[in-house]
Amino acid sequence: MTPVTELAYVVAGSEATGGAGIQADLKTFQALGTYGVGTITCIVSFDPTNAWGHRFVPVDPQVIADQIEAATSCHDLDVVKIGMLGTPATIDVVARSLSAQPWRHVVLDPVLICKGQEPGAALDTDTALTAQILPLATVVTPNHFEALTLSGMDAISTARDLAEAARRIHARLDTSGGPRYVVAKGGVELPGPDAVDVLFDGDGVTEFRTPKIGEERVSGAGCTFAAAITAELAKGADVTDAVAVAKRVVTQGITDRLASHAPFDAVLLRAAAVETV
Ligand code: PXL
Repeated sequence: MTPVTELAYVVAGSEATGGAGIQADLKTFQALGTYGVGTITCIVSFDPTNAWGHRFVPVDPQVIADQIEAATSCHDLDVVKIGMLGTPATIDVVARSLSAQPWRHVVLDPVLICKGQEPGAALDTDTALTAQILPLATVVTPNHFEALTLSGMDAISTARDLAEAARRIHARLDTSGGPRYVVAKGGVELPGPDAVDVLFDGDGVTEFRTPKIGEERVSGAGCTFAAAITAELAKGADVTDAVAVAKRVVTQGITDRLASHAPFDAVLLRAAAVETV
């Protein structure tokens, strides 16, 4: 067995059912053979007595700063995934803490809202994320809703629209430190038979396409996708290869999904299946 030497770091929220958030991130890191390190920004506990609505508790900003200090002092981390942050105060402390050292890659899953939350809640987070976190990101992975919000487009109905959204979001990134990448994900929201993702690297567009597996959203797909990109980057892959692996891993995880008492199935990564993707 190859010893694990690559470390993958995630700053994200806990999602108590285990399907999404930092639980999904750390499982993905493990499945892809990296050593996972995690910092918790908030705690989401869906409410089974209220239609699985969204209960959200932010972690105290000082406690977030302490966790980042512990993780980055203990390990030489150079690749980080940022997942759900949730409040402007959290965004502020994460931006300040991460700016204390250089990063080879910062993979931003720009989580604006999650299932059960009102779209209105996205506005504050969008503004703070755009101002403070987007400039740190080397790879951004918006879903359909986030691509609409961050690009300012009225509709995204085709793969061509998705590519246009990726271009517009790319224009908002700080490219002074090297190439930056946007992976816009169509998911089940993009009409058509395929699950389409597009990667824009500032120059050209690469399209990733697989047949959709059903028309229902699966919990943890976005988290797993960005975490898999992060793990592959930690292992030294380039961004295009990392996205290709992540697409295969998440497609397998959606196929193998876990049913539960909640309305959404969750991505399930089986070690044996991931090894062969
Ligand atoms: O899937 C987005 C997401 C990310 N992070 C946390 C979540 C969710 C959605 O439920 O709860 C913590």
